[in-house]
Amino acid sequence: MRTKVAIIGGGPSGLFLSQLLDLAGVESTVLEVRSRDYVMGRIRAGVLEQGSAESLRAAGVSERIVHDGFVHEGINLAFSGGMFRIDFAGLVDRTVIVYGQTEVQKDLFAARDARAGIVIDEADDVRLHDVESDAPWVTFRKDGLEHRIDCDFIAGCDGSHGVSQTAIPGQVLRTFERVYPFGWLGVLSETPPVNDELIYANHERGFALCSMRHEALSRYYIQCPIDTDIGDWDDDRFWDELRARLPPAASDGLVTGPSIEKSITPLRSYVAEPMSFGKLYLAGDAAHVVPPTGAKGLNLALTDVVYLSGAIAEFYEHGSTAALDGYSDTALRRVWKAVRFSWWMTTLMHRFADGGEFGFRLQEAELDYLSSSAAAQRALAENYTGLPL
Ligand code: RFL
Ligand code: PHB
Repeated sequence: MRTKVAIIGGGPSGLFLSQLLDLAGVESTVLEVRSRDYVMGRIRAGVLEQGSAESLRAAGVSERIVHDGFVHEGINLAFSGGMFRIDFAGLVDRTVIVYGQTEVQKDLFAARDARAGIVIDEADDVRLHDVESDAPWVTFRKDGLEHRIDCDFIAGCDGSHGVSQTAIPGQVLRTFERVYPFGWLGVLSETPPVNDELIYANHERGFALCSMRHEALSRYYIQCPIDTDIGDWDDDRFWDELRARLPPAASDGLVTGPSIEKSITPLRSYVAEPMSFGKLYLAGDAAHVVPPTGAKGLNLALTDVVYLSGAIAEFYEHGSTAALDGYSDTALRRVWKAVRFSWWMTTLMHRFADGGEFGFRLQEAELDYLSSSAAAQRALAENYTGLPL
């Protein structure tokens, strides 16, 4: 087999890259280790920056975002028993769209199918070869048979547990990591959301987040110790703990019901530099991971892909490698700003065991300042709704 771009990973970054390349007349093949049903069933992000939604629409990926996505003009921050609102529309004239990653993933598969895109699922033992040469190649096993794909470029879009990053030699790769001493216990339930906008709550018992997918589907998270056994958390315990962490204005209206999904996500910040090596280019979680507090992971993955597809298209149209050569630096400048913002919001909103009362008072003071300073609110709004490309 031969293709121009071999894309490892069929998550949002891999499929969006194949769509954008296709629109630019560049053929690609996507190799995904999991089955399509598995990939489509994953429950992850819920918030798209306005720019991400616009990029997906412009690429013909989804008209559904327009009909089924919910435009949110602000978020709410709760602390000390009260709550205040950050008015994105009023402060920075931007909004975000609540539209589940599960739906984005479905839309991407539909868009690739509509253009007869090649997405090979259940591709085992994917290996990258000769990435430093002008003739890189990839091997994989499917249904017990070995396959080889020769290509011009390899895009590593295989998430935080992928293989692509391991093709960058240790003496070249630099990694930066912060592991937070807690995780998020998340619940999806077929109940009406407690509020029409998201609520991020700082509480002495720990952080809580009230999110949603639509009018009848809620997504809630609570901060939990890293070694939490999910079996210890039946639905009643989850709802009681969530209620205890919300201000009365929110908890009074909380409608509870059976959970339809429950999972624990550890929180960490991670960046791999450079994001390219030879003919290999990393995008999305394969290169960086952020804690979900700032809702940045999916959005960063999509913007990496906008940069990368443009750079590859420029190479085939004009023979220029300038944008490809600059890809890592360009992407990393935006990545680090999102890493900073996600770290800041995580630090502000979570309870740190080693922070003590001093740390908690500092958080309260910063939240108090934020509640009354338009300048501070504007900085949050600007980052949350997405920095320019
Ligand atoms: P993905 O989605 O992990 O996709 C990578 C794909 O590669 C496949 N793969 C391989 N394929 C072939 N060979 C191999 N050896 C392979 N190894 C792996 C995997 O099966 C998979 O299909 O990475 P991608 O495409 O870069 O997308 C990144 C996003 O998924 C991620 O950043 C977000 O989900 C993060 N995130 C959020 N992001 C937001 O922008 N807004 C949010 O509100 C938000 N909330 C969240 C989140 C992530 C969460 N979890 C579970 C980590 C909330 C949570 C709880
Ligand atoms: C979600 O709805 O899953 C969600 C929303 C906002 C975040 C993280 C996750 O910051």
